[in-house]
Amino acid sequence: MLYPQQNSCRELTRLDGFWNFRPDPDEVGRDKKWQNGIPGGRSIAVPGSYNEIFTPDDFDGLDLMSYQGTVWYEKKFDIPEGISGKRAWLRIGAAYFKASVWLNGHFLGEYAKGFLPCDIEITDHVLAGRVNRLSIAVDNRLNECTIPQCRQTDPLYATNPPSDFDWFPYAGLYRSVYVYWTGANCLRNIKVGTEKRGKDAHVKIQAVCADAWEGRINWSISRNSEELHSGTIKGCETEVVISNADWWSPASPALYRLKLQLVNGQTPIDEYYLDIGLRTIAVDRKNILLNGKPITLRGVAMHEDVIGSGKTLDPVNLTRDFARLRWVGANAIRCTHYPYAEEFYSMADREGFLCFAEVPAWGLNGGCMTSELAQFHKQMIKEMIERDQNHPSIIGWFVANEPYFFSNMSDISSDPPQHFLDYFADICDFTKRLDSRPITIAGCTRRDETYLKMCDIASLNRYFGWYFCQGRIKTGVAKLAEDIEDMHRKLNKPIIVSEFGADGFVGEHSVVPEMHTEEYQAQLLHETIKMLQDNPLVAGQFLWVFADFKVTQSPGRIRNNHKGIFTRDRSPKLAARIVRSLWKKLPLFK
Ligand code: GCB
Repeated sequence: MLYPQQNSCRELTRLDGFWNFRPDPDEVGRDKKWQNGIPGGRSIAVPGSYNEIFTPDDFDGLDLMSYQGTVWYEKKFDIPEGISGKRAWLRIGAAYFKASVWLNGHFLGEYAKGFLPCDIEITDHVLAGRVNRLSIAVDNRLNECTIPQCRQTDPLYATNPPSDFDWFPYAGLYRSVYVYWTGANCLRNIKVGTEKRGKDAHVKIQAVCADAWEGRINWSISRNSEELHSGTIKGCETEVVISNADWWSPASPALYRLKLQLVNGQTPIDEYYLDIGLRTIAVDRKNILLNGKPITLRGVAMHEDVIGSGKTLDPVNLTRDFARLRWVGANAIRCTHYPYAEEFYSMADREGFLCFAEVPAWGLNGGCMTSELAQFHKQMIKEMIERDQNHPSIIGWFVANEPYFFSNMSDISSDPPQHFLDYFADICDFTKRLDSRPITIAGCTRRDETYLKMCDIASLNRYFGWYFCQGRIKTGVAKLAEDIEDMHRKLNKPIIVSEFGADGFVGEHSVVPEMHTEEYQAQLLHETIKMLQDNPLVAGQFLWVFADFKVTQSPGRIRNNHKGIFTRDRSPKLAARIVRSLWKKLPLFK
């Protein structure tokens, strides 16, 4: 799945801007054929989540912040006459959660992708030289067979809006929408893999075309606009040797540009260019190896979360976040807990950050691990990998976070049931067959080894000094050190502490650090990081969390999760300066 691009063979129109929008709480839209025109409605910005935009006055008292149901979006757009003859595609960057799509009244299909794009051929339905109408009904309801799951049905106990996970389920069309045109046959995906042999990079290139392709594919590789190598592929695969390669790493995030062109006779009919980084990633029993050398990951976990626009990509905010990441001295990011906008990973490629990408299998419940759920889970992993596999910044995949098989916190020492272990054996095996990067699951129990043994890296989410050893930082840090040793003895794999942290309320202070104050948060992070950075068994640390983020209404949180070292508007808390003072001194390699 290739990011849309304009080049000498492809045309692109971005449909971002103002769309017509109307909620459909009574589910009448389909019967009343709103796909042929939404009666009434209000202007809304796309991309953008709708939750925080309107007031109840706008739609007959409807509270869109906690709304569960369908909303309709509609955009009319002109297509120039000259475009006919090309193949046309619609790309919806992300619709949360399920999109039903019509073009000029014709039903194109239903797509439950949540955080991943829908890429749909529209050649037969797009009208050249005329005004086109695109209608998208977006339904944000989850259930126990979606990823993420939502099993809350009883309003007596449910959060508002209902969510089984700890972030706010911002909804709507929150990533860009494009129409693009290609030749009669075209590239649908490219997969690039690098092997290091001495100083040389052996780059394997595989192209996937829309239809079987018998013709030639011309390729070239350039660096800083200077062509270094080129050739022609017969078939869809080739291997290119780049001698004396400039290896990609955080210290030097060198990118090469790969260009592929489908050629019919003498005529180029499709083209795509991709910025690639040459690097290898592997693990041994203790370390994660970048280009063969052990690295020390020091990073943050994050959320896509911006006041007002929710998970919508805001390029200014993205640039600012990366500046703050550099400022604190991070070299790694755990992209919790779902696939981020592609622009995020492209920025990480250019800036040299080491990322873990993740599917939103958050707290999957052992009580309902059905084959339908597994199917959904695998499809999401597959589509995430197909979309993101060429980013050098992505060094591994989280296939789940804190799967749940115990009924309460005091049971976390119990053994997972067999069906739970079988479920994850299947998911891990499936992922490993798709891509060579290390895979992992973030565990949170005393019996993590029972399922982390299926992974290449053992990830531990550990809140000692917060949920455990409450208000006792020293005891908590000592327990964490024991836990790491115990897990390493059992698993003999590289360990990352994939979450640790404490809530810190801006403006709450105490002389002796008390929970919820900025001092407590700063001290907990200080002592934990110092222990982790000196621990030879730890290959990486990801503090929770980069910035405060919005959550659903429940008694456990005051509007936001306050474990950010930055506030929601990205001002540094005391903890941010403490982390910077520790991380800035650390070398990249062990
Ligand atoms: C976790 C979860 C994360 C939560 C965090 C917390 O273990 O993985 O999504 O937000 O704890 O703050 O409780």
